[in-house]
Amino acid sequence: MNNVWQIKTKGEFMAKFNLTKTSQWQNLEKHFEVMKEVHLRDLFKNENRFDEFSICDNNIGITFDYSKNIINSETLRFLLDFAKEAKVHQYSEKMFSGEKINWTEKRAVLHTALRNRSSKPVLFDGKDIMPSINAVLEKMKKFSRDLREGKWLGATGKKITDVVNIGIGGSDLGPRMVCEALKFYADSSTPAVHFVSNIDGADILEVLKKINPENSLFIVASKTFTTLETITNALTARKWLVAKLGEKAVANHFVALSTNAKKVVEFGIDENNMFEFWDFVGGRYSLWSAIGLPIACFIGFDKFEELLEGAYYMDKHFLEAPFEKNIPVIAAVLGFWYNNFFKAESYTILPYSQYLHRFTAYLQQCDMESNGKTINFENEKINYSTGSILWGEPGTNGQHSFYQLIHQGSKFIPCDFIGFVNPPENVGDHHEKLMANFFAQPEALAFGLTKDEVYDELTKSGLSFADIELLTPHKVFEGNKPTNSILIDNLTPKTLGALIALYEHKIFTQGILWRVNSFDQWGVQLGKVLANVILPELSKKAQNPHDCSTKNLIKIFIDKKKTNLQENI
Ligand code: G6Q
Repeated sequence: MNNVWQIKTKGEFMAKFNLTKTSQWQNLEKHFEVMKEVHLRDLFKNENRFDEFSICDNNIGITFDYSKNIINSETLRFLLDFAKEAKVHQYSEKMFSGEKINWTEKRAVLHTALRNRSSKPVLFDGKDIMPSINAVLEKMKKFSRDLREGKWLGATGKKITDVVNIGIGGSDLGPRMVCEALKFYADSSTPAVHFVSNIDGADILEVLKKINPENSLFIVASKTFTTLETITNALTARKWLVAKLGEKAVANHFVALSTNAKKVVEFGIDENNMFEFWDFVGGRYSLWSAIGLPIACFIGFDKFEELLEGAYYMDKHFLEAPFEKNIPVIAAVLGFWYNNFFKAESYTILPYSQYLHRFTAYLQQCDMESNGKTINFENEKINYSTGSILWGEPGTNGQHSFYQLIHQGSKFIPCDFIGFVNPPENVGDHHEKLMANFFAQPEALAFGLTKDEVYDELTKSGLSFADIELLTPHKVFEGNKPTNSILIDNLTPKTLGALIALYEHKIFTQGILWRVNSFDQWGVQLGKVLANVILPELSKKAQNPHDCSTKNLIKIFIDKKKTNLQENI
């Protein structure tokens, strides 16, 4: 029999096989038949469960409690056996060492090199890439320091007070999330940072309304420098600036973050004002690269480096910790357990921190764009479920919104709760109240409320027998809803870096378990092509065949669209 787990090497196609027929999968399938009948209430009769199923890393200050999952030690053994057989560790070494594991784009995946804080070289095509990475970091350091200290001035000699990042997808979500998460670390040198991503003119219009061209700097962030949304927004910003300050002002008010020097120069940005990154950095993994420049401008380069250090810490943990103590690997196999055996349809990420209010949106891209795939390592269509549908909002807001469905709905939705022992802010007793909820919700989700408990409670409250009968079924909580609790000592650039890297490696691990390429994104490319076909039709410059629905919708748009309106910008 072929070894179905054999590591694929570049250009090599292996014999057909079915992952679900492997002995490791079948062990899990059999084991699931037992575990699906088990309740967390019974599992917690073991008083040592927390010790057995949690990882406490006091060096970085992260406790990962996964005891409230529907697993026992046998489940964990089967899951980790599966991960070992899938060669997660060997694949991660390939990633870190620059092999072209993104085989459909023939690219290496080296975002980890961007945060390599050791003096060890990282080879790419036989050449050490660390000197180039460090040179760009130096350039970012100088630029962000000059900007914050008022040495980089606008064309009329004014200090830059507003930075506008124009980018979308991977060139927006990461830096935007981090700037929000670390807002508390802004100081008196910090410029306001605005993010414009949507091609909807409303996005840039509302930012331009708030800023003064003399004090504003535009960062055009685009790996390819061809993305319709970003180039359209950048051209609008350029037009606005030139109308107010003249063509020459572009040099002081525009910088670019890109891999495409040619296009940057064509746009009119001097190559000296371009911060380079490379093809081996995927868009959704790029916040560690030059794409992090708005972060460095916002919180200062030293803090940006702390963010890199945190990610580097997690990289080492991921590479070195045995699977039994490896947070990203355990998080990944648990997600896999629920996705493929419990058939969970979605997964929630619930940060109990307002500062992390963009964290789930950021992770949605990172996870869903990475593992929303159905073709395996052998270029065949897979026959099992891949990718998680992620969603969520910060606590406690979500509790007053969708938690009802998680507690009592018919869907099975595992959750990650993320909380901090010491938040950066100190406001009365808000944090204790927030965290009381952080501890209460996973407990309620796990243990629920039985019919007898509800009955007793209602009886004590003095309700009539008829009302007790009526209310009891509605007040029962079945419980047995699995959660992970990630409790972090402090919200700092370093712990945030580690948290992001934790999820990046979880996603990577799941990609290996599902045998999909986590690093391409052909679905995104499709969107980039389709709209370009219709665009000329909207100004009657072209006509293309469409289905009757699309044809009529376009016709209504053209007929009703008002023309000759005055522009807002
Ligand atoms: C990320 C995706 C995608 C990309 C955007 C922006 O992994 O590839 O979200 O980041 O489409 O692309 P550019 O940076 O090239 O403008």
